[in-house]
Amino acid sequence: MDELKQHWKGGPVVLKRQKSIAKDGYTILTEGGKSTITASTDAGLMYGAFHLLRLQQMGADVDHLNISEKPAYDLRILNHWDNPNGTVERGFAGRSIFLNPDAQRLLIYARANASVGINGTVLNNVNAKPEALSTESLQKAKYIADLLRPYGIHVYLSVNFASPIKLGGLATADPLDKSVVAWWKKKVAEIYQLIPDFGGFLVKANSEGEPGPCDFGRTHADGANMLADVLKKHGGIVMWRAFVYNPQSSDRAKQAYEEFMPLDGQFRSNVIIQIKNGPVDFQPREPYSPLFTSMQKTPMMVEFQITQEYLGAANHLVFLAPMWQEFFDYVKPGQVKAMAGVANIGDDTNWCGHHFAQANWYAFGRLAWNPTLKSETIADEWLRQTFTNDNRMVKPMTKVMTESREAAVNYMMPLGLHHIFAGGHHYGPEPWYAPAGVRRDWTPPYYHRADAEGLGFDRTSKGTNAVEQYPQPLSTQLNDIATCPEIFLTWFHHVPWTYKMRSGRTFWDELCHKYDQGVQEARQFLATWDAMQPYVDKQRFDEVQHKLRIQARDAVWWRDACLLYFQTFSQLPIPADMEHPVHNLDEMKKYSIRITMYENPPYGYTK
Ligand code: GCV
Repeated sequence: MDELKQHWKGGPVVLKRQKSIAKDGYTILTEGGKSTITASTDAGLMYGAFHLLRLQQMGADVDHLNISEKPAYDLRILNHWDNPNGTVERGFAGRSIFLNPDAQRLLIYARANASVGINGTVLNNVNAKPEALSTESLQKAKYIADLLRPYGIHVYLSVNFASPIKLGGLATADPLDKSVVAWWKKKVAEIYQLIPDFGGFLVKANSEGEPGPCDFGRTHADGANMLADVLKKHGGIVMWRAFVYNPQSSDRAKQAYEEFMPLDGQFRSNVIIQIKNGPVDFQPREPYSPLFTSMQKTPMMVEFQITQEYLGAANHLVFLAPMWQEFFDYVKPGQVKAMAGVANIGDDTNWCGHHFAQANWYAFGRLAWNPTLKSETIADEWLRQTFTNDNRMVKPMTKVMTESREAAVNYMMPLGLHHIFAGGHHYGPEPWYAPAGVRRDWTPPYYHRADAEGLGFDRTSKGTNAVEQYPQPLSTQLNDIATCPEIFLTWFHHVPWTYKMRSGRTFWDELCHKYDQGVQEARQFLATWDAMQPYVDKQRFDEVQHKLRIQARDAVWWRDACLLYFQTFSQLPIPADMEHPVHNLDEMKKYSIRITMYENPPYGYTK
């Protein structure tokens, strides 16, 4: 009612309850100037109200509505990677909004989330400190939960599996140890005392140095089930991440599957396995994680990354809806039970560091509600509500947004390339980075495998056989270089430099053209934006222009670094019909931007 009273400019609106309507769903019927929103819950009525407001803001016809909506997933949740000291891992929009929670700002946060249907939030980093469960932290979580509750948002916490040792002073965190279970029971009771509608735990265990049940000779199922049993009577859930890999394995892309498939069917009903969309790590393009089509007896949720860890941080305009849609081209929406998104939110005035990065927060919420929505539709909605209803801006910028992800893939890692990022950060390229002593699976050559013959990771039956983890006929299709989609070529094959592509070009020439195409696209985005000046306020125009200039320059850096480096293996000329690199490889190798994982380089690769 508050939202409508303050923002609705149309005729009267009646809010009505009706038990038969699905949880969070609603209908809107407008007749004779009067709209009726019907839902079974408060949240449903609120989502209906936000729907009306969205249509109003988009200048849509609101006089003849006959709408019936319900979300695809019950759980539509953000994962904040916020640390207790206020830093945000892979966050590029300032510091944590939860450090010194500000009621006004959290109200806006709650409304923004609710307006796109997000109904859960994990307040802290999956690399969780044991202190996340200290009484002081829980008091803070309660304060935040109280602020978010009116907007239908439940609070969750990431937990450190060794908390009973580090926080509780026990000798072990073995999930089968009685004193450990008793510790968790007490802690969970304390949480529910403070936050009666607490959602549950998110756990990163035995991954990248985090503790877990395997440290005590137990399985992921033992660990997850213990926590699930403790949470069950309070109605809580466990989101247990499948992001695991170790340096001993022959192929990082196979490991989550190898570790979790044998456990299929062993998890309690209030455990959901949270799986990143791809088998490696939020790359600009990955095939889907094969767990999604193989686990049959375990509820799964997909984890997308809204923050642009691998996509130009808060400098590049990359609209992610097309990437998430691509996932759903392979994995039917019904195969997953929920959607999580790693938030790109910080205390920057514009929330996400780049004005257009807000569109990714928006798109995540809309797709978690309805994964079949088209990217164009989401971009169009967002532009109209954020800037203007003037088609002279909406149309060209919808085009920019929907093309932006493919452009980023082109100038960063086309044709299946992945993880060729710099050593110290994930902003730019360093395909040559491989210092002695660094884990091989943390260096680009592990992934690109460039040599005199070609480029790419052989994951076919003659290589690591990762293709086998995919169902037929996809597995066979991926295994054969002639039928493997070219967008995944070097992901699955070591491709000879002179291999004939469908375009008729050699693989080397195609690679060069793809990189250059990305550069030209990034420049075109800037040119399109330059023409938007009449439709945008000066501040936002200038700020976006500044970022698009960085993006266009960074794209050149990516192209030049990658092509000049790969050329040292291919020994082939850059094709005559494209723009040639402007940088010098030796100089590029000497230069690096010094940033941590909590920062956005303010000028990109500009020296
Ligand atoms: C939170 C990648 C990121 C890490 C992140 C990890 C994860 O490795 O680089 O910053 O840690 O994924 O998802 O757990």
